[in-house]
Amino acid sequence: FPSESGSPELDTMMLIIKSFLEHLEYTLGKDKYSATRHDIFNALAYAVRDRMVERWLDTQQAYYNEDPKRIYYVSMEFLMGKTLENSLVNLGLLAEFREAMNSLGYDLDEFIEREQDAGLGNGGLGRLAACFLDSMATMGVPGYGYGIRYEYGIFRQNIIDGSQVEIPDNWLRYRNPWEMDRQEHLHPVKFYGRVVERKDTEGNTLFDWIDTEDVMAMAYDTPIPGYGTNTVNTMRLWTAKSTREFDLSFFNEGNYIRAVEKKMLTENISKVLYPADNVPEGKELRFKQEYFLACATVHDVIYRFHKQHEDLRRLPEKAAIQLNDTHPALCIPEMMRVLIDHHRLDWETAWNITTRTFAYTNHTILPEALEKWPVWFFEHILPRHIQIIYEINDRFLTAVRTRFPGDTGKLERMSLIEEHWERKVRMANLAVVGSHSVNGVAALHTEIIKEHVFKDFFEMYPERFNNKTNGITQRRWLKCANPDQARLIGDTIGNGWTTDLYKLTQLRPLVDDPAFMAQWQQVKRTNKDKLAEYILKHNCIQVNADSLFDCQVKRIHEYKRQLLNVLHVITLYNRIKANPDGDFVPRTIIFSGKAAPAYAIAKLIIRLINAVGDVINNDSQVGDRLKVVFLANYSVSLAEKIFPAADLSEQISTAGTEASGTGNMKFALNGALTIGTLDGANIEIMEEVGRDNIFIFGMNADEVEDLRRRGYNPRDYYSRNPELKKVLDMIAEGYFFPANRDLFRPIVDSLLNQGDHYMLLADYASYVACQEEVSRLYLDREQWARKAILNCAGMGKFSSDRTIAEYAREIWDVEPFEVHPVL
Ligand code: DL6
Repeated sequence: FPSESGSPELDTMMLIIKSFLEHLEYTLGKDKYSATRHDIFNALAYAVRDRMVERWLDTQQAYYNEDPKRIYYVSMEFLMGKTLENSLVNLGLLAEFREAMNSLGYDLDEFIEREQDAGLGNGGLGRLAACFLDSMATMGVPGYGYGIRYEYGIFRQNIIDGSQVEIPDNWLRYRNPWEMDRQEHLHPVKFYGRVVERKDTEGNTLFDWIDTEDVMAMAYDTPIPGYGTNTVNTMRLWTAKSTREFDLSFFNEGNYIRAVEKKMLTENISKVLYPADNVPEGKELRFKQEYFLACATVHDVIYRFHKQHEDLRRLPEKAAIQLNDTHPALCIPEMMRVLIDHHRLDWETAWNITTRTFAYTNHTILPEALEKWPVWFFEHILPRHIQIIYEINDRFLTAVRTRFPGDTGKLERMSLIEEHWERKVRMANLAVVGSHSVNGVAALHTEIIKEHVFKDFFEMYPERFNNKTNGITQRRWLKCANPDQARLIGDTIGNGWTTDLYKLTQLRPLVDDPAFMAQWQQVKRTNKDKLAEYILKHNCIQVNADSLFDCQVKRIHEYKRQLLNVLHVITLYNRIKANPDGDFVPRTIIFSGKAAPAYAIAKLIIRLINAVGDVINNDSQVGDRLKVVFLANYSVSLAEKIFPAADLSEQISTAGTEASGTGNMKFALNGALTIGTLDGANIEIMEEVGRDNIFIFGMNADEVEDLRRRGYNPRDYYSRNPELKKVLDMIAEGYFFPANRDLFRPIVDSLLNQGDHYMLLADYASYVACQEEVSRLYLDREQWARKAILNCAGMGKFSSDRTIAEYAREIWDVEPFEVHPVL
């Protein structure tokens, strides 16, 4: 817009103010007397969205005109967190909006904080999808995120009397100003019914899926702005609506209330995110959600393709569909169904198109986490898809037989159908067979899937397998989350790191610069003070900001071994109690994370952490040398407060169980040192920061496997190590919960009597010894800061920009696309 005041800054500010006031008045119907804080937030968000919309339309127009290959990232989860600040940073308008709001008497930070998190995900997998969207937009990859617009995201966690209590996350209550509903983008999704065969005039068999119950998928679009570019991509989330026919037929029956109930039931599909992480929920509703996403997305992809192309054989040139784990793998039979039943392509052609379009990312090695759906679900709910899956399987097993004659074991293992007492479709096998690329998310993980989980498939299709080590977006996880550290880095080496994280290597020589070092330490201290204030406010625990902030924040899961951390905490406690006047390096041990509501032992671990905290925090002999804090309701926003304040990052999963981890990257980027096992991406972090700058302990993945093979007896460790024995006895005997001494017995049982599946006891001694090294180093604050800086400096590889560049080059075959502003 032409300058009116002669000062472009002033013009921008005036425009922002005008836009904000107009939204307050005309969009929300409020004035300064009637506006609530939510209204102010919404008016502000609309004003920000306005600044994105022009670029959004330009981007979509440019995609249409130039017709680059589109990338579809299909995921049941997008853990976006808050949007306001990130959008302002990406648009380069943070200072302008701050000033504009200031001039109206508002503090922008209040509204940044007030925004509700969009918590449409459980953990790593969903947050990775969100980081990828940011990177695709920033790097000019013509990308779309496709998911479900859950009305309720991940539950809010309250801690009441030490226990997790789940509260529904009604995140849309005050509206979501970032999304736009697209009433015109409606796709029917069929369920149930039956398949009838008939012949066409040429004698070909056709399949009609009839007598179905249909639900409409309606699109909501959210703009995804790139950082410092004109590209604004789209995240399209589907919501379930009942069909008009449905409404008519049911309402005509005359039973109004019954009709309304039925309508609500069909719309339940997009109601709630399933809150289990790394374990599938075998529920019919979840199955329907997965198909709902798959069906709506495949139709949309084809619809967009058909706007510019006729011949579906060109689809793989114009579209790549990345499956975020197997949750959207029903896209594969759905694509086959559409190509064959709707577009009348022959099987071979349809299969060729499908396999060249799809790629699959595996995110877990835990065998119990691999999805399998009962065949009867398919027969009942998706009868046409099970026919297609059988046909895929028949052809595939024929190929296996030809390649490995006589190997019946292979046939059994590779079949898409598990033939036990309840027949099931193995979704991972379907995803591997139906894709041209299968990737793991860290080097070790990829090796494990090649050698174990998908060994037979790797032998058959070695060229399909590849690794894409995860990454995180530095815009959110450093620039927004830790503005002081970001500024210090920017003032010292410039701001190139925001789009090229390898630039952080320039920090390495600064470890010898006392002035930089002092500033670095000051930044960390300020961040720790802020977190200490948060802890005081929310947990009523006064922590010493000078103590070592030792953090383990992630989902609560046995394989992640929060319990091992607790064993160490109790060990420290016992040492202090045994030597009350001794010198101890003060520690504040911070836990945060949600447990799946049905995961009893994980919930009991939360209970134990809080019980141990109660005893230790109230023991005057301990004082502020040891505090244990459980921060409730771990979320993207809370993570943004914890990472910048951390000294030590706990990444202590049993080697060979954590596919990658991404919290490990966020901590190191924010200048925390890692204590970890040789698991997931920890190994690559060690390679990047140097073995001297990370604390590694415990068995590696081969040793874990070897010990399992030889026979692991946790009791050997228990009886040989008196400190460990004492800790376990205290838990078992109710030391931390005298009111119910048996409360925590199941935890000790899981270790001593049920095999200690994740081998905590085997790694205990090495962990405790390693923690002693940590404490020793912490005494030398300069050495500690040196290593912290070197950690940050080594994080270049872990930008999701690098990860996306690799997907783009090696899987999607897509070039960056520059969007020019339309004048
Ligand atoms: O790849 C993202 C993230 C990894 O960093 C974690 O290591 C892994 O546990 C997580 N996997 C899941 C699996 N859920 N399912 N299925 O969340 O993915």
